[in-house]
Amino acid sequence: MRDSRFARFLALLFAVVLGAAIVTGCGSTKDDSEGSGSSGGAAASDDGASANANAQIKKGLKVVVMPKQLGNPYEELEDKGTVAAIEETGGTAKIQGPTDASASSQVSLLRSITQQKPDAIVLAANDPNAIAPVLKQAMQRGVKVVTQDSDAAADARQIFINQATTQSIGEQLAKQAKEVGGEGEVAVLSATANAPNQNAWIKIMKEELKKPEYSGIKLVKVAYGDDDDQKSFQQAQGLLRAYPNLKAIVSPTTVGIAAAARYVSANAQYKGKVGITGLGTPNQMRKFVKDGTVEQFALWNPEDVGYLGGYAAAALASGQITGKEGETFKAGKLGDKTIGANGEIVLGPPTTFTKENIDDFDF
Ligand code: RAM
Repeated sequence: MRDSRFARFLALLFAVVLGAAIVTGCGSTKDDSEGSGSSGGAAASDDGASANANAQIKKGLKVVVMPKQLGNPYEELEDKGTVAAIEETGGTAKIQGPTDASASSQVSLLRSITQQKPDAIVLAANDPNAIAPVLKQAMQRGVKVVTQDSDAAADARQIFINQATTQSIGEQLAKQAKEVGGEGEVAVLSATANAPNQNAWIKIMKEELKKPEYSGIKLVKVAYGDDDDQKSFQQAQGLLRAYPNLKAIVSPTTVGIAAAARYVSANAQYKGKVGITGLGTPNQMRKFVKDGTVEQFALWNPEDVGYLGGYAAAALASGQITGKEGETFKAGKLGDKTIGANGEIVLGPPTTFTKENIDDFDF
């Protein structure tokens, strides 16, 4: 009798705990169909704490910098910028990242980093939701969290450094599709299926393509190369085989566009006939612009994105700012910066690269 009441009590307790876990959305890795992840509510500014704009930047800050994955030339440039900014402020920065662009690898790394309790973590997120619980834990322990390049859920970080507005990047991708491919079928070659930044841009691009000026364009497929060079190369090949009338591949990832350009450049049946465009680094794309495979692509300066992220982390960890809209801080050579809505700071518009200007850039 006693035992059965105890068993019922245990069953009830189990149900309550399970229910709470479901409500808090434990381990959700669903696609970020809502956009950059910054749309889901206010940024996690330090409620209660007030910013002291006159506070000095603390010396000796310890900051962990986490890319989407190690070995991606774009992410390396970005992290170089973050390390430079932290060192300028008299702190030390350590780069720690996964070897693949998956959220689960970031989560396990973030767990152990949180135990070490650095002053701040500056990261590019591989999934807006899956890494949110561990980032919230870090913030509860007093670690400041800045996302850059690719955002986490807005309540799981204090500040997001966005390279350009999500809207402007999405619009640019649609425009590129038309300028490079003309009328007809286009495909997107993206990074991972959960990548917060690419998903947000593609969402805007799809909305743009509904406009009358794009009525001649049909988006036939969004493929994912996982920001892995070989997989992206194979996906480009697969797209061209599956859609023989394809006019353009738009790749909003530096890994994808370089792999697609390499494939097309080596195949006479496609070279000069299928346009390759999107977001790339000038140094990786130069040879494909010169050999006529690529007419135009775009990007911002990745090092500046990272540099701004580093200064934002130092200002947060020093109490100069808390992440609230309207707060300002000094970002070294980039000058004064103001935090916008949802804790977002936008760096500036992207540059379009063509054969006319590509040699003016070296990154
Ligand atoms: C890849 C990454 C990065 C993105 C660039 C454009 O390097 O996916 O997050 O911003 O492309």
